[in-house]
Amino acid sequence: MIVKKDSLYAAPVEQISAFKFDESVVNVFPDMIQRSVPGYQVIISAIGLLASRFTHENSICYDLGCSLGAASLSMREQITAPNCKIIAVDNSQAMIEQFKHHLKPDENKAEIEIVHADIRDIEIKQASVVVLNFTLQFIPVADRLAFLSKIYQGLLPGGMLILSEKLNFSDKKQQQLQTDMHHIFKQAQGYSALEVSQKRSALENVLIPETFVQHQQRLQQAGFSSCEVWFQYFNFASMIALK
Ligand code: GEK
Repeated sequence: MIVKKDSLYAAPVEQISAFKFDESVVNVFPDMIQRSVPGYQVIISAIGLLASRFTHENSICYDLGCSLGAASLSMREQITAPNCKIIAVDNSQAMIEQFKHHLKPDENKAEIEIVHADIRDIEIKQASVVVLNFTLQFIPVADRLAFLSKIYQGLLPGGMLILSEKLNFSDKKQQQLQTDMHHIFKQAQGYSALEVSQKRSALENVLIPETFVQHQQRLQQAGFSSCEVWFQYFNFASMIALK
């Protein structure tokens, strides 16, 4: 796949509309996410390593909000347990088409089944690993508990949820500092101040971040026995929740 540079918000836009995972985003997605999410590549690699530890025979790994399948491919690379499957789900038709188009089958590795659906509507069962890599933040807050409870129910005993999210901070100074540092990070990746600010407006009310404590409490309510951050880079973190 030829990775195109993201310049979607480079020119001034009069009326910024809400961010959508449409074809224009899909075409630049790998570049966009790398340059926007600090530590993205580290997290993707670690998802493979974590999956290889947690996946056992006859179980399923779910990649929910899979986009172009980076986490699924990382898991496929590392999983050695026999008779496992990876189910990758996204509700963006454009993402799913592109992922299907570029997926090369590998008979020696776990099969990846690509599903076009809303992750709130799918059945989750026999799961050893569930990945929500920067996806929960796009689910309405009111739906999050029921959705995480469904994931908990579908996990096998000892199963793991990997939850990566943009975070908020309850302390105002921390919130300001971490937000500023994220914008500085983006500018160091080549985005202009205009691009940063226009993208921020587009994501307003679409991407809803919460604090670590909010996530931790909700995960506990959903049934998880523990939840800890294993990686954080400014206001982007990845957590592990255990059943
Ligand atoms: C990665 N995990 O590269 N149902 C299904 N998919 C959804 C829903 C929903 N209700 N809401 C949003 N999505 C990926 C990156 S991107 C993160 C995940 C980002 C999908 C949406 O279509 C998009 O593909 C993905 O969640 C979020 O590891 O762009 O910041």
